[in-house]
Amino acid sequence: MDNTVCGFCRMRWNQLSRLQRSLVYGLVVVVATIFVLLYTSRMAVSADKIRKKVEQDSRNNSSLVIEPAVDAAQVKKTVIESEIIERPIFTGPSNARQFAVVESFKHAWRGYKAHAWGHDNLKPVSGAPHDWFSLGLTIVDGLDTAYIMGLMEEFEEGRQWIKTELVFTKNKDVNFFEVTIRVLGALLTNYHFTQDPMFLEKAKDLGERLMAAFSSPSGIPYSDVNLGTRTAHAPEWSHFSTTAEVTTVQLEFRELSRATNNPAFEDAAAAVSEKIHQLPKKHGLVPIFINPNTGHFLPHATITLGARGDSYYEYLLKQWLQTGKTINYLLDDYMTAIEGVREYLAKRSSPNKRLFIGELASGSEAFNPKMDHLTCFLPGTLALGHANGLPDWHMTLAEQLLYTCYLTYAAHPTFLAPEITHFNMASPTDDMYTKTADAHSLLRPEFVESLWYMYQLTGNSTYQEWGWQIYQGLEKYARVENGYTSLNNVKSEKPIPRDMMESFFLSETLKYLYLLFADDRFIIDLSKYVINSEAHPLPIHKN
Ligand code: DMJ
Repeated sequence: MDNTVCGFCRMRWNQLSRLQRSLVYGLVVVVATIFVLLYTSRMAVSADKIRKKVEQDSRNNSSLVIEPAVDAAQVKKTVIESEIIERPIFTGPSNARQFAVVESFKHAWRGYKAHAWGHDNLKPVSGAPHDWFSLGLTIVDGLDTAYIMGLMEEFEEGRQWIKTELVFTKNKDVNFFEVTIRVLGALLTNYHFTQDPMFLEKAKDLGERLMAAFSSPSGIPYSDVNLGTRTAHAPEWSHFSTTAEVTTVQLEFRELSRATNNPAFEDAAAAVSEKIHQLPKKHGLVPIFINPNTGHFLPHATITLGARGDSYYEYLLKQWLQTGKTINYLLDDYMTAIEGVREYLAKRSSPNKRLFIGELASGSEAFNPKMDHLTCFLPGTLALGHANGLPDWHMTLAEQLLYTCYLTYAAHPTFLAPEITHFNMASPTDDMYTKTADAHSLLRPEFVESLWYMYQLTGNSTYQEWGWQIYQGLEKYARVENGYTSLNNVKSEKPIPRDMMESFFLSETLKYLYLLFADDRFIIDLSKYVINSEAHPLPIHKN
């Protein structure tokens, strides 16, 4: 049979003219060339395809219904892999704007060192110290900013103080959440950056003491912990813990477990998230108080993305990222919550239709068109989610909200934003206004934090320009002889100082400004780090 076919082909071939044979040869050459080109281009795009496939997979995992949630108990017991984690190298400022921010940090640090060294805060106008937890908050909180800025002298004096003076044995109540994000978070970041075991020893000692907070009947942490006696209790004024506080310790406790190889910290903190995952919510939105005895929300409490609600949403996404996108319920809860935000809280003002995020007060029914400055963390978080495969409308929401946040600064002669902005929904003239009681500024970081996320994730330099305008407002109105002061009224061209320099001004506001002005926008790469709620970067793990 084969012979017959071959013989037939040969006979037909011999019958072809020379021209016809040349055409066939030409055709063969063309087909072969196309084949070779196709093959090599396939090889070239394969890396790109793999990346897209990973992105697609993570999108599929984001489904609210298709993927079953990973069994939480299983996640908890996941073996802690030994991972090789890269450490960033910081080379210091690279342009005039970054040099300016470094100078601001040095000015703040100098004033603190001269007048309040070892105390929590500096009162920069009176040049006096102020204590809250008596943990040298400004040193501990600000130290990784010094490291990132390449300020090795300041870093070294802070490190020495932590090594020799920082103790957790005092018989004193501290706020569980604040100490976790500011002190534990900072110690873990400094350990990660430097590998100096002293930081990890301090973190472990602190973490063990903070564990007392989980001793409630429900496992939902109490708000106050006595580090010396290792006991915990609800605040004196209430039986309740704050929802954002109990859900904003998980990044830190997980990282402590990973660094010490002791799962107890992570288990206790993750159990809180799991418990809250099970509670009924209003389209993913949570009331701002929770009872540590019963483990239930206070039903008629306010729903907000501002004070006491904010970082619950932030840590849903960031925990999902920290654990290598392996815990699906965190993403599901985040996605549902952001839909809830769109449905119930995101509104437009009048007359210019500015997008803002309001609150549901008392019993979650009455909409209150007010937005805390704290809420301006949300654009950054939304952009981070979008960069990890979440829907495009998250990014649209981020851009529009970020612009409204910008306007809360631009509306005032100081170019600084008030603590709270109110919105009009039926005014022919003014979209927003600031009540005198809400007109103070603690020089909070949330807006510049979001600017940095947007800058890193989009490369759009407009965000740098906005940040520079705000930096100039800070320099003009908040800088005093000994540091930077919170202000009483951003509406006034001569705002009265409140005589307080918050530790987050060094930890967060100046750090985000420095990162925002960098020529290399990936100095801290968001595909490798999650940044805790106090701007302390922690490494992303595989699970
Ligand atoms: C910081 O302590 C943290 O960012 C916290 O999550 C919210 N409040 C302040 C800054 O505004």
